Order: sequence, then C-alpha cells, then structure tokens
Amino acid sequence: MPDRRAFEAATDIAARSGAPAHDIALVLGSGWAAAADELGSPSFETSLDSIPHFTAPAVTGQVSRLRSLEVGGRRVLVFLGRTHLYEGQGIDAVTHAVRTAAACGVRSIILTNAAGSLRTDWTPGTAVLISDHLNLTGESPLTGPQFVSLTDAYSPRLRAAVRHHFPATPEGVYAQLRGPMYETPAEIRMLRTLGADLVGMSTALETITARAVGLEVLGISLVTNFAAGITGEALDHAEVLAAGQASAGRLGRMLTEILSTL
Ligand code: 8IG
Repeated sequence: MPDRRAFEAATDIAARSGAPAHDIALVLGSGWAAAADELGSPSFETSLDSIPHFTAPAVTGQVSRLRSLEVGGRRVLVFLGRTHLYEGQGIDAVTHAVRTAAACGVRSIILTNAAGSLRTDWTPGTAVLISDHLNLTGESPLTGPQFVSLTDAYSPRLRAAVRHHFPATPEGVYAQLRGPMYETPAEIRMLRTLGADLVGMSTALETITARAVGLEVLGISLVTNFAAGITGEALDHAEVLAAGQASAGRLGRMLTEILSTL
C-alpha cells in the first residue's frame, strides 16, 4: 500500500517542516550532495529515516537527509540520497520518495544521478539532461492495469527551460541497470547498440512512478566516469564522489537557476 505510506510520510513532513505543501521536489543522487549546500540554508532538515517508511541507505558516501527550503519563491523538498534497487529492500522502498513528494503536493520533480558515459565527448563533470530512458532492471514499480504513457516522460517543457538558460547542456538516453556491479565492456557495447548514452543504477523506476502519479519530470545526470571499456580504465566509486565534489559549485548554481525559473 504505497499510497498510505506516502500519505503518512507527507503528513509527518508537513507537520515537522511547518510547510503545508511543497512546490518542487529534488532528489540528489551520489555526487550531488555537495551541490545541495549551494541552494541555501534549509528551514527544516532531518534524517530521512526519521520519516515514516524511509530506511537508511546502504552505500558509503551516500548521505540520507531531507530538507525543506525556499529557492526563488518556490518551496522545495530536497531528498539527499535515495534507495537503490540493488539494496534489496524492494521496489516500494525505491519509489517511496517520489510517492511522498507527490503526497506533499509537488507538481514537478527533478531527479539527479551520477552516471557512466558511453560517449567519449562527455567527460567526467559533464551535466546531461535525460531525454529518455531504457528500464533494463526487469522490474516495474506499477502493478495492475496502470497503462501509463512514457512518451515524453522527461518533460520537453522543462528540458527546453533548462536549455534556454544553459544552451550547451547535452541530452541523452539513460539506461538503468539493477547493479550493483558495473558492466562488462561487452555489456556496454550492447547498451550502445540499444541506444544508451548514459548508464546507472537509478532514476528510470522513479520516473515511471512519477509519471504514474502525475508529476512532471526533469532528469539530470552528472557524468562521473566513462562506462566500462570506453577508455580502458577500471571503474572506481571514489571517482564518482570526487567528480561530484569538483562540480558542486557549478551544479548548485545550475539547480538554483532551474528551481527559480521552472
Ligand atoms: I556513477 O558506469 C556510475 N554509476 N551501471 N555503470 C553503472 N552505474 C554507474 C556507472 C556505470 N557509473
């Protein structure tokens, strides 16, 4: 019963934050935590696992905080950290933040992540707008006859608004795999054939959920590494966090601008 759980979480957030409703939600994945501080001081902050039905994260370097703050006149609900499918807590745990955001009244959600790049021209530190996804997890967050359209799942309106302010921002197709292992070079060649530009372990399932509950979605990937076999170097979780640190100021200013103009 995800909807009851989301309602309980939203009721708790409204009571403790003093904000009866929020306008926009922002999910900050690994690599994006440092950018959060650029948004300003929150009027309310707590540990995510103090909110009903949230659980602590499994990944080192992944923080787990909830913030409420005002950016450019918009009341923003910020999730620092997310639950991944590979943690094994089930798909409802993965999508609880999105359902909670919807229950808090938001109409739009910005989903960010760190990703591997399949394109040699997108080097670590590049921010890429997600134009579409490949859900290769073998899972769906939906059950029953919910025939949700995923045409334009990543809002053309929001993407155009971002590209109006940041014209150089590239767009690409994000493939979500379950993980937690990175891909083999053969799998990356397969993904390239399938049309992927970026690869990661989040976001697509959250986008499906967001569309099912009627939210507009903006997806942004921070490239933190080349996917396996693209450059021949081995992948390392530390480089993900380092790329995030290095880009924090720029990403924070980008998010502030986006939140103020959406
Ligand atoms: I950051 O190269 C990050 N997350 N599956 N592959 C997958 N997930 C990732 C990668 C990557 N880089």
